[in-house]
Amino acid sequence: AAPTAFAAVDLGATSGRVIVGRVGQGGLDLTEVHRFPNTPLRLPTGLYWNLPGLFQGVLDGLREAAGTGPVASVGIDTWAVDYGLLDADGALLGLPHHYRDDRTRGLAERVRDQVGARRLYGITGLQHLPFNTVFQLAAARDSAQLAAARTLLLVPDLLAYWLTGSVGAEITNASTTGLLDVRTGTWSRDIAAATGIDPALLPPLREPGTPAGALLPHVTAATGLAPGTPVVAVASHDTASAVAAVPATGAGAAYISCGTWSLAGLELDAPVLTEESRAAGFTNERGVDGTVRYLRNIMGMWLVEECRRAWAAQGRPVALAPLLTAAAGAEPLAALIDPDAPEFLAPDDMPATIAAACVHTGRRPPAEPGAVIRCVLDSLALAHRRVLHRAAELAGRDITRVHLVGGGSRNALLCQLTADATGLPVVAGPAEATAIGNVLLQARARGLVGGLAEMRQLVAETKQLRHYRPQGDGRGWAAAEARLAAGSGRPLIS
Ligand code: LFR
Repeated sequence: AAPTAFAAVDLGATSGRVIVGRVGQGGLDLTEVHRFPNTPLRLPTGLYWNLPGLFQGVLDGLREAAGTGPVASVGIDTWAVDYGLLDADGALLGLPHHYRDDRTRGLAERVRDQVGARRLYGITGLQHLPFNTVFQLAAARDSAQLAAARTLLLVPDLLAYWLTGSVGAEITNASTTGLLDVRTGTWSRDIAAATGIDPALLPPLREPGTPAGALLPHVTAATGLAPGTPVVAVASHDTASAVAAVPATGAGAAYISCGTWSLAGLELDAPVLTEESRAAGFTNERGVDGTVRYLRNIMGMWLVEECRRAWAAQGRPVALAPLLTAAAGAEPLAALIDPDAPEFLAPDDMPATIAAACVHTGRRPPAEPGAVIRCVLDSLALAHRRVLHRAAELAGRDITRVHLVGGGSRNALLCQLTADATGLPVVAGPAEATAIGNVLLQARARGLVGGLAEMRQLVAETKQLRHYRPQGDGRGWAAAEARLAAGSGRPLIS
């Protein structure tokens, strides 16, 4: 039989894409048919996603997909935690807030302390991030919008609802809200009650690979897709899709899904809910087939992208390739930052914020753009090192290699530095892991591929991977880590 085509909608923090993936005869082919910018909107009441604009991009992309031939189904993944609210008529109540909006700052800590950090962690298993859905809802507590709300839909579920009219909450993404009981895989009434959130807002959960409705007639008319085309609930959290496509075979693998964020960790069968794990800031998000994504958020390529944005505004050259060449030639481990310090979440001026952080830890701030990028990449590699080593300890696992997937896997310098810092071989690629995971979940729903192991085998067999061997004995990295911790005046990971 000819390969079957699937449309993967993959929205990231800076752009959205529609990809046609063809699966069959042992092959796995991806073609990007549409890409559109995702530009957040700053309004008087905060920072928002332009969701109607993104939906239009989705429709345009689906029309391109239909132009390539028959499409068996559609799947949607996006970043996590953000949501829209529907009123009793099913209409969207305002735009979804952007997770970098600062209205939860301070409040998130208050809610955590009121409910109890251990209790929250013991049930939800989530790393404390100020933007977790539960804290965003706490910030909206007395709003007219929340009073009128009847249904909460996470961003991919909201787009699926606009395509199909059907509501649900896909579980990998639901697990990032702070409202899901990670042990039972059901909404936690306990946490909802403790935080004053009406549990009736939370729609029925869906497992990845199950149906999420069929395209509405006006959608098929607008896109040219066949009437009744199904939407499949894929692993709608982009990180869950990426992890499903990590080409790891056998034990000993850790992963880093590296894009706007670097998500570094392990796939486990059961959550780690210990006090040590909570204190070290590890999250237990749900993966495909009930697996646990045991990882920590690291600030990621956001630091690089925000430097480039600031330099572009100053009229300086910002092409990535020459910046990386300059970074490769810059002095190693000269300046370091803790990428996870809160000031890097949404600064106005990233290069200035990095410089200030270096001064604070007693280092000379990097002057030239190449040195700034080197500081960021060294710092990310060092963060990869401490997070993966700690993950292995806390989960009682041995790590023998690191799979680095996502856009960051194209960055050879980052891959090599990560190998050097962790002392582990790095297998880089595929860069498009998220879209592949999305496509493969749809293919699986059609019976074209088997379980996770078979999906990963197919990725390993069909995608070009690059291998980086660790260089040096790691002593320079250990010393740099100690220096950074001493300069910060607090442990970088506990
Ligand atoms: C990556 C990601 C992370 C999540 C962050 C915010 O794109 O989905 O997993 O913590 O974005 O939603």
